[in-house]
Amino acid sequence: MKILIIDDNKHHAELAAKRLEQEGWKVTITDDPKIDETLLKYHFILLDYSMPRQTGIDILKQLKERDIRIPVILMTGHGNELIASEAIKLGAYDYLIKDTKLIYLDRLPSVVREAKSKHELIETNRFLIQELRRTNDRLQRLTLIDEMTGIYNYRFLSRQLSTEIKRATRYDKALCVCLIDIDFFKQINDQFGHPSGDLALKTVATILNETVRSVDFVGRYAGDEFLIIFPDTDLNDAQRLCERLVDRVYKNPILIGSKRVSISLSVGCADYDSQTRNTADSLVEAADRCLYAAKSSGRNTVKSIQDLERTTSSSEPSEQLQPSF
Ligand code: GH3
Ligand code: MG
Repeated sequence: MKILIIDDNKHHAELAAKRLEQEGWKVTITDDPKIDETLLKYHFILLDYSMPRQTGIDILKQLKERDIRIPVILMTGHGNELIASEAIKLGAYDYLIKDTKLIYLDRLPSVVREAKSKHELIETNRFLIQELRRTNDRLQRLTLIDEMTGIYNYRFLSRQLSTEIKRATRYDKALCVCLIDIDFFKQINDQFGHPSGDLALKTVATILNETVRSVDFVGRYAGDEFLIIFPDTDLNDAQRLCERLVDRVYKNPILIGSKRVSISLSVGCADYDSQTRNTADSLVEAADRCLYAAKSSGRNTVKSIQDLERTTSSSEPSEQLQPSF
């Protein structure tokens, strides 16, 4: 173990060093240390309080400020018990009162040993707490993220949508929700196998995630269905963005073996309305109706609640698009 003694009284420091070296420890003496990371090469510091340039308390403060965590024992003279308690508050592990008969030197090795054990326990605890935090973060992430695609999951989307609806109601803000479904997805699975279907899902998730603004929320709602929450966005803007998404996904075919397979999407968009679409369920249900209309009108397209309201009278489905792969 390497110990640093910081003391301007050379005689006292050498006596203490001698006692510690009897235990097999390596001791360095200084009266003016540089308070920086280089101190970390020592396992322990024995610090005198009363020194001409700076007191032991000043040094403890600097160690604390710079987060240099080495166990320190402060040595003070008689009558300085208040200083000793201040030192403990500043992170010193223990203190020794120097007596003229030098009895404290006999106690020195055991005090150092105890402080070292205490330090090891504290450091182990610190490490365990950090690990626990990291694990909690990971778990928290896992409960909100869809494992396969890496985007938000249904649980997150439901929670976030309720929050956004409250915000829209309270501050009279616009809010849109868009449901996206891959066209003829079952056929990708059937024709090329489940892993290719997974690749299609991951590709779509990535493109959606990269295309929306950072304030929007993209998640996997169910099997091949995705949901985007667009806070503070009106229906026309959400619809335009979804048209861009449909276009971008279609223009980025996935590669299955040597075959390029284009993926088309159908999208339904609905906006918050304080009278009729003012809950998560009613808003998603409206988006779902629009999605159904997009599928019925031939797929590879976006339909909004406005489109639906315009065409309620003429509800003949148009010709169906057939899968191109
Ligand atoms: P439509 O155009 O009407 O949407 O037809 P579709 O073939 O896409 O039909 P649908 O949306 O009902 O298909 C969903 C399919 O998604 C059914 C299910 O087998 C598949 N699926 C669900 N989850 C996964 C998954 O994690 N990986 C893969 N590969 N397939 C999945
Ligand atoms: Mg589908």
